[in-house]
Amino acid sequence: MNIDYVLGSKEDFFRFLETISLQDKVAILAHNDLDGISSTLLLEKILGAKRIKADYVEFLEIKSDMAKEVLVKLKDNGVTKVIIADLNLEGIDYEGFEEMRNEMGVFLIDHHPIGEKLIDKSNIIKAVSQDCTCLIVFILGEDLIDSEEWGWLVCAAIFADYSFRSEKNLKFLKSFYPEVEPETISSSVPGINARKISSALIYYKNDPKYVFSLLKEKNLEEISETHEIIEKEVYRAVDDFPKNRKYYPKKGIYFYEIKSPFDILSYVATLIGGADPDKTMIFMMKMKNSVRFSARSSNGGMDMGELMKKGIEGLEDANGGGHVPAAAAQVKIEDVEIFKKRVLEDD
Ligand SMILES: [Mn+2]
Repeated sequence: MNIDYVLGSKEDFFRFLETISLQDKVAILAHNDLDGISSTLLLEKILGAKRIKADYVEFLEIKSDMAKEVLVKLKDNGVTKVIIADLNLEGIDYEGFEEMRNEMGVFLIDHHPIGEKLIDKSNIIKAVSQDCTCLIVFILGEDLIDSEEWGWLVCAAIFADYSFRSEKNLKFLKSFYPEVEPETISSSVPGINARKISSALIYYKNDPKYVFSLLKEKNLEEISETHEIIEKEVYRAVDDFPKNRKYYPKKGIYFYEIKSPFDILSYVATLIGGADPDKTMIFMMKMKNSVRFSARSSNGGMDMGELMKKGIEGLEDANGGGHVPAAAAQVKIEDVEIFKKRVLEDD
């Protein structure tokens, strides 16, 4: 099994770990989704094998000034070394990222496209989009992580991030679950595990660390309980989708607004999008102070990351981007119509 590195190498990572001394305070920052959280769990295993303790762990929501914001906390906690997982921090908050690099030792592991402003490419591993971060970390630590114990989690992350669409990653997944085929993957064991964990992350939206602790204990029972509650909400949206979606023929995009007390946006997008990979779909959900969008187009021939970027261009307090088959965006309530018009109608 190999990772398709775009930037950096396994050697770079272990060289960085060698610079960590007993005096250092180590932090892991990761995306607050399944890929980010499972990457953190496996990073802790690698660090543990090297007798390094992660003193500070934080799961972050994508926000335009996220690096600057978390840097304050890192400094308050005396952190001197940071490993960042599954966040293209250099793309989202370039200035904050560089400030962080000036203040402390930083190593970034990610599979989102490289930030356009990035100049100093040291201490960064970037893989192709299809190699999810958890898989990168698992392969980095293949001699240090117990694959019998944690293979299930990597496979769940592979499902959640669509990484099984690459032939080599599907083969990797099949080495744990020989019966899995792409057509039936969402009802396979790794598919169901991923959906359960994603449900728990929705249910405990403000406490991803709690879900992290459940995963560490492999407490899938409690995770399953939250899944039932979230699943009900999700299927309500799935049933309603064919009735209330709107079709935009110019670009061939289906648009649908999700209404729920839980933040099921990306869950519903992944489920409906995954069931119909030839269609391009954009889902919207109103939050407290903003509106979020989730876009899916596996075989639709449109780049969702670029489309989301186009939609938010020049809008205040907006952010957006992602991968070709799956991307997301967030705008202020007053900018919704501008965003929708750009994404759904404009050339
Ligand atoms: Mn990811």
